[in-house]
Amino acid sequence: MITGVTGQDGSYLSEFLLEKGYEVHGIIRRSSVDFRERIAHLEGKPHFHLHFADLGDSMSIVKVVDKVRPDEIYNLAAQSHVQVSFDSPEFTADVDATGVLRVLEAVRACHLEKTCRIYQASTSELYGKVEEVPQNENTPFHPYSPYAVAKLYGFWIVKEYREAYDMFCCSGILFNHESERRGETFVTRKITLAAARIAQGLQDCLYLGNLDSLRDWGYAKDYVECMWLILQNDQPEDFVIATGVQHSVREFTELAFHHVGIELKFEGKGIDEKGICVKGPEKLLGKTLVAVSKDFYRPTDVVNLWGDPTKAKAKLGWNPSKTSFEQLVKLMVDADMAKVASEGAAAHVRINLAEYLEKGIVK
Ligand code: NAP
Ligand code: G4F
Repeated sequence: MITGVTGQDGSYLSEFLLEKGYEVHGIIRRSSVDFRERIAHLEGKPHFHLHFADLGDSMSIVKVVDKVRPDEIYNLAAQSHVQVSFDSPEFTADVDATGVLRVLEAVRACHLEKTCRIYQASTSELYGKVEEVPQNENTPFHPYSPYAVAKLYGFWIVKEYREAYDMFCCSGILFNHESERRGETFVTRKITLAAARIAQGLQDCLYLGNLDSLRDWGYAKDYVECMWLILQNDQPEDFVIATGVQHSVREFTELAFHHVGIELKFEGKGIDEKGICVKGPEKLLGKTLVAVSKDFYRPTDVVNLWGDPTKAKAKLGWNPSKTSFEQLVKLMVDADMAKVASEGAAAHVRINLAEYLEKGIVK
């Protein structure tokens, strides 16, 4: 059973488990539009089933758990955007903190606590205002956003249920992982979409926040394998999942634009920094293609995430170097170049979204 099945990770995990021969039950919540782009190709497959429930509604979770009686639960559902958690802190706490408790209690209510293994989607945001670099399973937590504070509750309640009730429940402390399916307002996808639009003449400029922020970015498809490996381990344990390689938002931007045939030169500091086109199509030469907007600065920002995946390598046999940073950026750019090109007549919808992004309305 997968909560958050419509999300980036839920879609890849579904594919991974179906290939392994699993019967996959995904949880979806009611929406006014039936738009499940990431799992559309799985709907109708005989071993893929969908159920309505909401992490904010205990009874709905109990009913699905009782009906499905799962051997494994992957709790991926969350309000997962850090910036949005400053705008909707209470909703974020309800889903990302209490929601985890609801899943654990549903398993107990259905008397499955001795047979059902539970994976909790924890996060490197727990390290927040980092106290150690790189970060491993023993690094102290210092959450630095409403999202991270809610996820910290999720981490501790999973640990508590493991110790109090002897349940097989574990947290994967996953560092940022991206893909061509990444939500469009996370920084990597925002950059690759903008690079594709700018290269194809559909957008003038990309506005970003903190270009100095450092992340350990991996490929989502590689990371879902680890979620499964964590539940196949002999003991219930928590693991850091990361590549062990760190890059800045500026580096990601430079490389994404490079892949669409544009070389950028960054000039200026802080809010005045600009990425200027120094090589590329004639009409873009000398133009500012990347600028900084304070709309994308956060009240508190996590700026130095760098994971140490030694334990996952040693105990799970997981390979953190399967997809390099360079491969990740390229595959995301290639997918967005094709997407933007194929939109044709629908491109104006994208242009409107780009304008919203530029004006800082959608963060
Ligand atoms: P995502 O694309 O934002 O997907 C989130 C999923 O949660 C969506 O399916 C969403 O459904 C669902 N959801 C949200 N609120 C819900 C509710 N109240 N009830 C039921 N479902 C709800 O996130 P992701 O990138 O795949 O990440 C998966 C999980 O890993 C999240 O818990 C995230 O916090 C965590 N995480 C992600 C990363 C990363 O870098 N991607 C790193 C560490 C941890 P809708 O489609 O209906 O919105
Ligand atoms: O892409 P981001 O929004 O991801 P963030 O905040 O690291 O959160 C993601 O990864 C976490 C794991 O560490 C997950 F738990 C979480 O669910 C989510 O998947 O921002 C990355 C960095 C930040 O420092 C942000 O300030 O990029 C910086 N940034 C700079 N300009 C921007 C922008 N972020 C966004 N979203 N948009 C910008 O324009």
